[in-house]
Amino acid sequence: MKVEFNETIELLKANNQNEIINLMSNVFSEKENEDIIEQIKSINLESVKKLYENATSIPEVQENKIEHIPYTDLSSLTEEEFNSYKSSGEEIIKSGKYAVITMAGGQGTRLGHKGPKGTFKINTINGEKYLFQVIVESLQKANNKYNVTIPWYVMTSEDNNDQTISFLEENNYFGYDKNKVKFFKQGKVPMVKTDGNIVVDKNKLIKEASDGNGSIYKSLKRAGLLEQMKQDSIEWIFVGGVDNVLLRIVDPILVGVTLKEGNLISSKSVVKRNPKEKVGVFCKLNGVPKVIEYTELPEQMAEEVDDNGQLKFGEVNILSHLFNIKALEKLADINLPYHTAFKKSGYLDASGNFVEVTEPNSYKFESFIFDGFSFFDNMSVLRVKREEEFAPIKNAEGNDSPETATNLYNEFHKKYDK
Ligand code: UD2
Repeated sequence: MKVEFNETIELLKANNQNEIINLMSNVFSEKENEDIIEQIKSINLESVKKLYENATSIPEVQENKIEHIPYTDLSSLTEEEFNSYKSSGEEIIKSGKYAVITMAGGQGTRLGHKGPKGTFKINTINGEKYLFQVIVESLQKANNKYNVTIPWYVMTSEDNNDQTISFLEENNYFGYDKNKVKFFKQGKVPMVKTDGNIVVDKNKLIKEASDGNGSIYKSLKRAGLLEQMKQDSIEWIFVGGVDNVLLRIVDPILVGVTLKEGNLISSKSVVKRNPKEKVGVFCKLNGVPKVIEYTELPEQMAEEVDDNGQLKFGEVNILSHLFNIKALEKLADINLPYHTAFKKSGYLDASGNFVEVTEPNSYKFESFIFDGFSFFDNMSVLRVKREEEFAPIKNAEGNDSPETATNLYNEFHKKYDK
């Protein structure tokens, strides 16, 4: 133990972690030191130091390198185009080459819901529905239509994995074949205070937060699920969020458009509501596909309009992505950039007392799934109608709230569930 202790102290010194050194040397018991030493073995302190050093660097988004991204507008397809995309897409689904991944590792802080967001319930015209239940019902509808059982993969986080699995177990997967449901955990990254010290939580361990939905590629591979998909001859994988109650997770048109355009990745867009809408927007940066997140789109660019008075950066990413298995394999070996969020995090002070904070004081590092798009020369973008496919639940009230999402859900199902 003494050797391991000294080695860990040396490692911490080399990475300017004096607060942890102090706690381990003057506050923690032997057992507590054993636990944090064990945890530090799984953390790359060097890369955390680099993340901290870049934490405050503003991502380079210079307007002159940005161009419009071509998209297909679903509502402008001819009947012939629509039918041809539909049949080629249905061919993939019917032949069991299609799978669905739900990214469900987010915390849903803005919603204020305790527990995994998929366990949040809305009250619809078709009765009470958990968000996971809405997803399963879409899958079941497709299974019945195409006479398949679409494999469903759910990405969870360290924090919500057990609760997610037990929730679906308790609800008997809402009738889904549990053998066709696989869970996999995303990665995590330590949080770092503005002074560069890694946050030590009240449990006397380093505080590690989810590393963003961009973690999906490496996490899929690490869980052995890419291999399994290949063995199961899966070729196209839809990836969506957990919080959009109108998400069309089995859409042959999206598959058909992607096949026709010869791309390995595609995604859906809707028209941006207003310059301040908190969504990512599609464009081309240095000639490759790019989504600029709302947290990084300069205000003046968000306000820009084109000659027709439309928002120049108004093609909204609605978290409805499609990947060929080759694209997922390629991205699993790529280190995506990290984005920094400035968050509140309590921490242990020098004497080992837990300090609550009321203002943001720490950096959280996340990679974004759509940063993977920039590793392809092209992608297909299919513009769809907001009222038909985009009803996110992000906030407890106001825009993108349970109320707005439920109304959109009800309007849609009243109109189409004949
Ligand atoms: C997401 C998109 C944004 C826009 C908006 C539309 C990203 C990075 N941003 O912003 O461009 O399309 O949605 O609704 O996709 N998640 C994980 N693990 C994590 C973090 C998130 O699985 O570590 C999941 C989360 O459960 C959700 C999805 O990713 O299903 C989006 O996460 P979010 O709600 O935090 O992203 P948001 O709304 O800031």
